[in-house]
Amino acid sequence: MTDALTAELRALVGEAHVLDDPQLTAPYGSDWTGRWERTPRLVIRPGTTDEVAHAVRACSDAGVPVVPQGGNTGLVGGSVPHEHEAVLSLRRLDRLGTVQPLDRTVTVGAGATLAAVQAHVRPHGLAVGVDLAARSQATLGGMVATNAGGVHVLAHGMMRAQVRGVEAVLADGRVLRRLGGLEKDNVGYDLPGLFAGSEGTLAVITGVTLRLVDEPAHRVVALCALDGWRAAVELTARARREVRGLVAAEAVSAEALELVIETAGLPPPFEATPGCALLLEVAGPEEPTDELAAVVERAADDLDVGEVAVGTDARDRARLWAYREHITEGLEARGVPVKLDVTLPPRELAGFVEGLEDHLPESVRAYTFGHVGDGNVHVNLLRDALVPAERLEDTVLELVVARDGSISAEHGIGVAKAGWLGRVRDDTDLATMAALRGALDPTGVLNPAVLRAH
Ligand code: FAD
Ligand code: 2HG
Ligand code: ZN
Repeated sequence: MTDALTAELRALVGEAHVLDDPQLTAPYGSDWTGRWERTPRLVIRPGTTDEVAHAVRACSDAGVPVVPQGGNTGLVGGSVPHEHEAVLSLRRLDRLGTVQPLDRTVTVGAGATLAAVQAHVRPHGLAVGVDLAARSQATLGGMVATNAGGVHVLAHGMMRAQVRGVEAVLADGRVLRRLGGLEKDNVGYDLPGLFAGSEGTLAVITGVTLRLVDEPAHRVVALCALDGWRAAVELTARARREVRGLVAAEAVSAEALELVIETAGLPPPFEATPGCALLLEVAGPEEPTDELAAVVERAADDLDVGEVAVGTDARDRARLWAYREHITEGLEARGVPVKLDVTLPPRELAGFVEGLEDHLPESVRAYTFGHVGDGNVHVNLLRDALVPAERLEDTVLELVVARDGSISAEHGIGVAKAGWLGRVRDDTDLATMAALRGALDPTGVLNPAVLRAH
């Protein structure tokens, strides 16, 4: 990385926002999982779209690739450098535009955190359709770039479904502006939709227009003790059919429940640890507790529903959500897990989860939990050093593919799953993706290590 480039960038975005001191750049080089660590040679922190555009052009001219970075909460190694890339941090682009209550939209900077946007739109009775536990750090740009899912997908869809427009800097420094915000807009290719899930490889997102959803007046959460995942899948299917405002269905296996109780210091929610805890959340304009209670009661006998903890006020709901939301942190406290994020057709989900341990070495501890409502299960494996991570990944992903599942549900490919790309997408598919990438970034400036089949 040349001194001339550093000097040029400092002139463009200000001395204080181009970092090359390893003590300052190190935090931008290790990701949330602790699996990837490389001190970046340079971190660029532009404060406006124009500064992003100038910085990308300068890096491109100097032949220095960039890794776009938001809140750095990604879980597949996509937000940190892997060779000599500079980090382009978008966090300073955190402006919050005026909420448009009639249009039900808001335009925000890519660096705004989800929590900040949630707080910004709440006074208008509105909410962001995607919610996730990393809300205080994850940025809207990063969430679009990963097509994040989270806990409300069964009600509102993934991040792509929330995107009504984007502003983005292309690899050559030009700015593409499509922030219109209309619900219907069929003028040409859906470029905002294309950037959703592109993991920083097609453009640097600088702004997003979001569609907003109603913030419901009432919410109720039930945490149900069940024998296992078969009952969780079945109860979720019944709740989807019979309860109007089901917004979340999240399952936690016994091992993950015990882990979160220990690591987060929570009191056990049930007298005995069940095979699976199912969290259901229902929301709407009317008080939904009776409706939820009725579906759980009807299932009590044939699905063997055990204890049920219910939360109606905000404090009790948060208390129940804690058993689900703090698992990722609990796992990190125990080591660097082999982290897999897979979807299965609901008919295959229970068989996959409950049969998993038969395929793993005895020394490996498996923690399964996730968004049972949309078939997405998170498999985290803690192992001793003698068991190679790749072997475990291959074992789990082969089982997933054999059951018609996907190797990445919501976290993306990053570098973590790149080795599997060529096994689940055929040559024509890979060539089409490569053609798009080549057209938008012919010299490989944007996140070159990411989404590359090998
Ligand atoms: P980063 O981690 O900074 O970047 C992620 C990817 O996006 C990288 O490839 C990066 O290059 C690219 N990128 C970032 N910003 C931009 C930009 N402005 N323009 C172009 N590319 C960009 N994910 C889920 O889907 N569902 C969950 O429920 C969920 N829960 C989580 C809970 C915890 C506790 C943690 C730590 C993570 C969780 N995640 C979840 C993963 C993560 O929060 C999401 O992937 C999130 O969308 C990443 O946002 P970020 O701003 O941190 O992006
Ligand atoms: C969640 O749903 C996240 O909590 C993180 O997607 C999952 O840690 C994980 O594997
Ligand atoms: Zn998740």
